[in-house]
Amino acid sequence: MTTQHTRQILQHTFNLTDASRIIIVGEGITGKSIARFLTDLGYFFVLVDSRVNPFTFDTFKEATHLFVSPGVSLNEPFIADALNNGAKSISDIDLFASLAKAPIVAISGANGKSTVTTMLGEMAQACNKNVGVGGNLGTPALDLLADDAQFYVLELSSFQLERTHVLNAVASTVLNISADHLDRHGDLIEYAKAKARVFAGDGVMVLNHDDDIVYGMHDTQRKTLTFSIKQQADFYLDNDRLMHGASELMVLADLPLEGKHNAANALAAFALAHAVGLDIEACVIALKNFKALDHRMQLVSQKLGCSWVNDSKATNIGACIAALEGYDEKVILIAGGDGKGADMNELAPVIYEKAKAVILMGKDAKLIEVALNLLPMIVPAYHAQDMREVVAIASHIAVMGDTILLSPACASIDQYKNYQDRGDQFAQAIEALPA
Ligand code: UMA
Ligand code: ADP
Repeated sequence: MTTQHTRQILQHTFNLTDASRIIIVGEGITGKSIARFLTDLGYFFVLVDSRVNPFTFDTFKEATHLFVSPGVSLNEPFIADALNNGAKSISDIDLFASLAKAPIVAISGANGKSTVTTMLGEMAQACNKNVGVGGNLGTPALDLLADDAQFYVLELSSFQLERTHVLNAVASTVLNISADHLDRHGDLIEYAKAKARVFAGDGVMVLNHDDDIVYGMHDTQRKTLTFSIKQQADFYLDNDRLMHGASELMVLADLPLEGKHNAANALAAFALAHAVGLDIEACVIALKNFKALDHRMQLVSQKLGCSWVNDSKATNIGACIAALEGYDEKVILIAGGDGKGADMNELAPVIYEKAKAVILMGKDAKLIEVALNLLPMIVPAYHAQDMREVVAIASHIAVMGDTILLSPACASIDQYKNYQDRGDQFAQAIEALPA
């Protein structure tokens, strides 16, 4: 597409012109990708970051267009004022969707987004499609735009969706809803509403039949595909087989991933693949060769005859519950961090049922302990200041054959750079244990 044509589309869709006063908020991955994109098209803009220079009234004076990075709240006072004064909020996803010529598949949900996004990307590749895969997964959407792309697979977070107005994915899904980011969205209803925006448009809706909130997003006017690991659906788990109607897709044992929730993820990926007409046999091969993503239920060591599992990406209680429910035997659970306003009382009974002991760390360790103390039964709880202490305690209380599971149910930001850093520090501390 020529620069002139692109600018025409942006003028028509967002009223973006040389006269616009454009402000990009946040100098992270998203902000920088927008800056590169606008620079290439010859627009002027201002890039601001409150962690470098705190915002003032003047920062947003006369702003007409705000590109606010997903990590920054639209309720931030100076931003909210600018929006009230008529500035338009646009996201990188809006720009991307208004310009993408190839179909977009959009994936949201509380948990499993990255896994399903990667699965579908690999399925499309196995079908020899030129596919762009990114969004919340890591590569910002605008960096994926390419004239020769045949498909885009985007992972979209509630933060990205709440500020996106132009999407119209050819197929989209909300995988599941459980409490996350309540510190930003207020309550579960608002969080679910943000997620449901992934269905904006008229594409195929792929819905989790096992999740009441997601299934409630059903729209009788729209083409819908359902998936389930508990009941019959368009794509479902029949004992140990993944099924599409009466046809077997593959046996579960051929999916090289731990946990039943990954059967749900695979079924969702199959449903999306079917919705966009990918060759299902090639998709099956892609899933048989799928490698678990790092920091998700990853067996990192067998030191001391124990299984040390890194599930650091479990940044909310839903992911931790799914991890615990995947075990028949009781595990030693490592949890805690920034709970983002979630109600730990939902987690406590599952910890009781599935953990023989829990090692707590981080800002909201106390909240988990208080929730556990409200139960009439006792789970031994230990507190640790850092990952070395966590691993030292685990190594003392574990006996041969135990599983030690880092599945924190919380964000990492209070103590670590990000969830990867937390998982890496876990693996390093295990490595440092005497053999
Ligand atoms: N900043 C401010 N003021 C603030 C907060 C942040 O100026 O009040 C600045 C920071 O100083 C920093 C920048 O904003 O310079 C960071 O922006 P950001 O937090 O929006 O992060 P990006 O680097 O743009 O990355 C974002 C997503 N991050 C978040 O949503 C928090 C990345 O998802 C995503 O991969 C990337 O865009 C590309 O699309 C990460 C994430 O944690 C993995 N997502 C959450 C999740 O999965 O739970 C939603
Ligand atoms: P997301 O991108 O939504 O954070 P990931 O695929 O990165 O999803 O997985 C994040 C966490 O959620 C990991 O701890 C993983 O084990 C867990 N998880 C993955 N899929 C599901 C699911 N369908 N339901 C519940 N938890 C899941």
